[in-house]
Amino acid sequence: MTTNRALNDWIDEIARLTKPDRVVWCDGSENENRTLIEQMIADGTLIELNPQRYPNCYLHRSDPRDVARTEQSTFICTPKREDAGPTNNWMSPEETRRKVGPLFDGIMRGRTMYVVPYLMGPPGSPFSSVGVEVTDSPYVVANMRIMTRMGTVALEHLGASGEFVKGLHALGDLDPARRYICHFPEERLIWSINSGYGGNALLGKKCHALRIASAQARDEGWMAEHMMIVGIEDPSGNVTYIAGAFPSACGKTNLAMLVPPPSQKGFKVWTVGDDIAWLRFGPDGRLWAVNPETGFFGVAPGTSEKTNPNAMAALSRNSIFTNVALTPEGTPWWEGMSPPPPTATDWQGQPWTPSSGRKAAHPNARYTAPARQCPSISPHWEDPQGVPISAIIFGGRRARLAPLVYQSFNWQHGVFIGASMASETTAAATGKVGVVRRDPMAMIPFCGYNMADYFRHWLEMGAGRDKMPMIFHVNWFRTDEDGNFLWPGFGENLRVLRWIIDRVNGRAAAVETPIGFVPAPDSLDLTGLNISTETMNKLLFIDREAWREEARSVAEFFNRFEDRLPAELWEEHRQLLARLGG
Ligand code: GTP
Ligand code: SPV
Ligand code: MN
Repeated sequence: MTTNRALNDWIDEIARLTKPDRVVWCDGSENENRTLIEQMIADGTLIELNPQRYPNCYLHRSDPRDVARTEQSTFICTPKREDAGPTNNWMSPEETRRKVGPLFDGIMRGRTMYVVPYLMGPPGSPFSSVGVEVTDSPYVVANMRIMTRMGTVALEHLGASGEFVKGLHALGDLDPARRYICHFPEERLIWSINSGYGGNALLGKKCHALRIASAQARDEGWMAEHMMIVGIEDPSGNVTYIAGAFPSACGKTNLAMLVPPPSQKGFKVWTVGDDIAWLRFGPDGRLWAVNPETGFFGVAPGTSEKTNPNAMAALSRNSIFTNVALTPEGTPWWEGMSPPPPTATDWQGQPWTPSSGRKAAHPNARYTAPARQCPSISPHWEDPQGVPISAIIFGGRRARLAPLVYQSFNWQHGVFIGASMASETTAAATGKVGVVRRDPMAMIPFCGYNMADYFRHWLEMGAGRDKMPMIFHVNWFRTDEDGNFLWPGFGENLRVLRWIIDRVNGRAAAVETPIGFVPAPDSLDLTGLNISTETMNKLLFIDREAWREEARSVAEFFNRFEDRLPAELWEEHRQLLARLGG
C-alpha cells in the first residue's frame, strides 16, 4: 500500500478490470521473496537447484511457445501511424483499447495480482525513473527483484508524484495468437498479455527502459539505448568508458565483462551495464551514461569459464535460470558451458543425452543474475551522475562485409553508420535465425517512435557539440569460407577496444578507406595472439563491390522512411557512394 493517490487509483482501476482474488503489494524484502519462491517450488513453477553448488538458484521452464521476444505481437500505440514509423507495428490507442482491453477483463480471476513498484537507475539520480508493474506472475516478480530496484526504494523515490510508468502484465493462457505487447508512449503505459518471457513480461526492461524511455528521451533531450557500458583501465590507472550497441545476442554482455588475455598486462575491465544505457549531457558538456538495471538477463548458451568467467561467477548464486538443461547433480547446463554431461533433462523436461540429436538448452536460454555479484562490476556502476562516455561502438553479426573495426569520420557519419547497421537475426526473438536484417543502433525492436525521428534526435544530440564520443563499428563474427570465425573474440576483443581508446586519444595510426578509418598495419596490438597476417588482412578487407551493393540495400531501407528521413543521412549516403567510386 502507499499514500500515493495516483498510484492507488490506478491499482484500483486495474483490480476492477482484471478481478484478482488477492492484491499483494511487493516491498522487495527477503521474506517476501522467500515466500514467493517457496510457493513457486510447491506449484512447479521453479525447480530448486543443488544448494551446495548453486545456492539460492532456481530453474524455470517456459511454455515452449513462449521462449523469446515476439516482435510480431509488439505494438507502438500512437494516435498517428506515422509517429510509430515504418519499422514498428502500429495500433491506434482507441483500437488497442477496443481490441486488447477486453482480454484483460477478469483475467486474474482466482489468481493473485502483484503490485511491483520499481526504480530504473540509481537512487537519487536525475536519470532515474519509477515504474509500477502489475502482474499475476510470481516468476516475473522474482526476476524483477533481480533486474530492478524493487519495492520500498521505488515508492520512496516516487513520493507523492504521479509520474511513473504504468505496466499491466497478465500471463493469460500464453496463446501466441492473442499475445500483445502494447506501448502507449504518450501515456507512459504498457499492456502485456499472453507471454511470461523476458523482454515481453519484465516490463522494466525493454518496454519501459527502451520503448517508453526512448520516446521520453526524444522529448527531453537525452538518449535511451540498447547498449552495454564498460570501463577499460590502462596500466597507469586511467579508465576510459565505452558504450556499445549490438543487436540481441550479439555480444554486449560478453564485451562488458571481458577478461584481458595474459599478454595484455596491467589492463582491467570494469562492467557498468550489459544491455541498456541512459545517456545525458553532464555539466562538462560530455555524454554520461547510467545502467538503469541491477541485474543481467543474459544469454546462457556459449557462456563458460573460458568465454565469460565473470558471468559464470555472477550466476553462481541467487540466480534464476530459464530454459536451461538440468544435470543429475541438480546443476544447470547449456551448450558451450562445459563438455556435455552423459545424461541430463533438457529444457522441456525430457531425458537427454549427447546423442539425442537436439539441443539440451534452448538457444535463447537465459540466466537472471544480480549485477553486484559480477567480479568485474565497476565501483561506479551506481554513481548517480553515471560515467563519462569516450566512444560509442556499433556492431553486429556479419559473416561477410563489415571489417573487424572501423572509425567514423565525424558524428554525422557515425550516425549514418549506426542508422545503416545490419546483423544476422538470433534466437533472442522468434522467427528465422541467421537472416541479415537492418537493425539501426540495435534498436529496431526497441525504438518507441518513428526511427526517422530517432535518427534526427541522434543528429541533434551531437550538433554543435565538440565533446561527443567518437563513433566506431566492430564485427567479431566475420567467417572464412568454411564458416569458422576469423577473429578469436571474447577477451581478445580488448585489443580492438585499445585501438579505439588510442584513436580517441589521437595515438593510434589508421588508414582512410571509403567507409571510414581502419587500423594501420601494426597499430593493433597482436602480441601473444596466434593469428596470421593473411587472416588479419581478411578481417580488415574492404570489398568495394560488396560495399556498393550494401549501399544499395541501405538506400532501400532509408526509402521506407520517405520524406521523414533526415537529409543529412542521404548526404552521407551520397558521399559514401562517391568514395566507393560509384
Ligand atoms: P542480449 O542480452 O540478447 O541483448 O544479448 P548480448 O548482446 O548481451 O549478447 P551476449 O554477450 O550474451 O552474446 C550472445 C552470444 O554471442 C553468446 O552465445 C556468446 O557466447 C556469443 N559471443 C559473444 N561475444 C562473442 C565474440 O566475441 N565472438 C564470438 N564468436 N561469439 C561471441
Ligand atoms: C534482448 O533480446 O535484447 C534481450 C533479452 O536482452 S529480452 O529481455 O528477452 O528482450
Ligand atoms: Mn538486449
